[in-house]
Amino acid sequence: MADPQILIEREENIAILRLNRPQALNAFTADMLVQIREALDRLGADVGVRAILITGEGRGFCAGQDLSDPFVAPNPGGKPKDIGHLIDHYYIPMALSLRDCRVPTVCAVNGVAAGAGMSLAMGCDLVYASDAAVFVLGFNKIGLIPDCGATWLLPRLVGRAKAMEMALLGDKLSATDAELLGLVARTVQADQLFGAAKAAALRLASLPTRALVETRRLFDAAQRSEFEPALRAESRAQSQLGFAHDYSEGVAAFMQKRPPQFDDR
Ligand code: T3D
Repeated sequence: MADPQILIEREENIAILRLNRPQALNAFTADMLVQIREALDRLGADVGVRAILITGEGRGFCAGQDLSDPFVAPNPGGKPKDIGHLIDHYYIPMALSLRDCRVPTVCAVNGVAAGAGMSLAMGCDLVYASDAAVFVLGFNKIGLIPDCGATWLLPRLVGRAKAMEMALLGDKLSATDAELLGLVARTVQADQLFGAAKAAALRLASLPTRALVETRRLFDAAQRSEFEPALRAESRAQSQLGFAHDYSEGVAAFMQKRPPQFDDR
């Protein structure tokens, strides 16, 4: 039987999702995109899971679309395929499941993140990179535009000038430069990456999940909003969260000088 294209483990109250095609630097197949989306939806709905950590097996994180996948490889005779179908039915659902995930997500970028693999990393809430990681869009080299959310995410993270340089010239960015530019939150020595990312996921898992997920949603919504609508959106979210148990628990724990036990999902 073929190796599973993703691996899922549970540790305490976090789930670890590993991209598992190391022979192709974990390049995405259509099947794999479905498996990732289904895993994000299933784990996000599981009340026992309070954070998801995504990483890659082997020396790469993810080389983007597998260019030999029958979904994209030209038909015999060179007749091209409609890759818009792949984007609409596989990439967009996966990108939305990630961005709307009901728990915080952490990405441990253990090696090269290319094409849509870079988009996957950028779509996570916390991105930690190994000092051996490199980031490259690479779409320009195959005549495509950055996708899977990269046109939205990258300029917001690093600014238009650097995003344009990365997209048009397609040069590789080191993890150190990625941290300086704000593409990743932290660069960690390769042998300490998984431990650091897991510790971050466990910390997130101990915090009030709904408030964290609302924070992500409001940060994203505020990008498209004027100042006053952003203030009003904050007020509506705060009002909802104020009715939740995690708020009473957080305040009670503060007053009683004890650690809080958050359990809303
Ligand atoms: O149709 C569509 O494409 C629509 C979808 C768009 C979404 C996208 O993500 S498009 C972007 C697709 N990705 C790329 O263009 C990246 C292609 N890969 C590379 O440029 C390089 O492999 C890397 C910069 C990522 C890493 O370089 P390096 O030197 O560290 O490794 P390598 O030797 O090139 O690759 C190692 C193996 O992985 C190699 O296989 P082999 O020779 O050992 O059997 C290579 O063929 C394989 N591999 C790497 N990337 C892909 C791949 N196989 C299939 N698809 C890949 N994307």
